[in-house]
Amino acid sequence: MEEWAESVATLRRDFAEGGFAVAEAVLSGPETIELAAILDEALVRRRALEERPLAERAVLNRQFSHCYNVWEEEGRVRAVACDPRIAGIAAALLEAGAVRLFLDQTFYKEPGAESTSLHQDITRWPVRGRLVTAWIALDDVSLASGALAYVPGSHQVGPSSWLDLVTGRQWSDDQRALIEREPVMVPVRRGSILFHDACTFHAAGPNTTPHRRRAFAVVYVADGAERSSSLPFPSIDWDGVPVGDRIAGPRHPLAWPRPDGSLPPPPPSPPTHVPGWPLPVAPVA
Ligand SMILES: O=C(O)CCC(=O)C(=O)O
Repeated sequence: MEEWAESVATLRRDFAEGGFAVAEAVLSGPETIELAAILDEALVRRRALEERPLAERAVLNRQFSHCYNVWEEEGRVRAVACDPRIAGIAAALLEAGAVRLFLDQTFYKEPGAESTSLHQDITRWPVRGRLVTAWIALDDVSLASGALAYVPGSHQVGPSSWLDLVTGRQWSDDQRALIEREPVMVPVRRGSILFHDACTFHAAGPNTTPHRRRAFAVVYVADGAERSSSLPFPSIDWDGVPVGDRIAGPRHPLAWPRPDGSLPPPPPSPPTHVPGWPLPVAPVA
């Protein structure tokens, strides 16, 4: 128990200073193999694996094959996402009394996949509040197979938004100095977990090996976070959360703590009509 408390304290210190933390050997070999097998099947079932050659795919699909929110349909994935070894650490890192599931996402880099572009997760999420990603390595991840790379301390620049990206945000000299630091590459063994803040700039290398590099990310949001903007976001829109309201619907259940080791129920099917959906399509000239 003392050892556990000590390692959580180290993770908290690393996370606060650098915006990321490395937790080694969290899942056992058998647990990792079981999770990877479930996700392999989910990618096939969701038709998320493209048959087109990498060079002919859209930008994101050249970087990785992915699908979202497998927790909604797979009890065993829900159990991993709500595992106190993962969700409990997420809460400790965010210094939150409770955390909710925000989303999950597979990140499978096929042999030959391109590097993952440098980005800050929060730009895609209409959330006011803190979020942390637990990136679970399902295979040993080397510098050659697509290790994650973090810009240490870059979370200190705070959140930016889509609008910042579109309009070209003017960073202050201090912020620019943080973002332009040399990224740190983080190879890890399977079963290890990399935690990063939603404001930490990060990327991943290309997969130059003949093997898949499989990873699974679970994103947690501190309980009490609110919708910050009308940026479309399926799970928040489907839960009917207006701007300014708390993100606390059935698609964002409490992950930690859970009463008596219980798991959240799967969410209801998406509503047939959501105000603002489908998104307007620009007329083709
Ligand atoms: O696995 C990757 O290549 C990228 C992961 C990532 O960007 C994330 O977890 O936010």
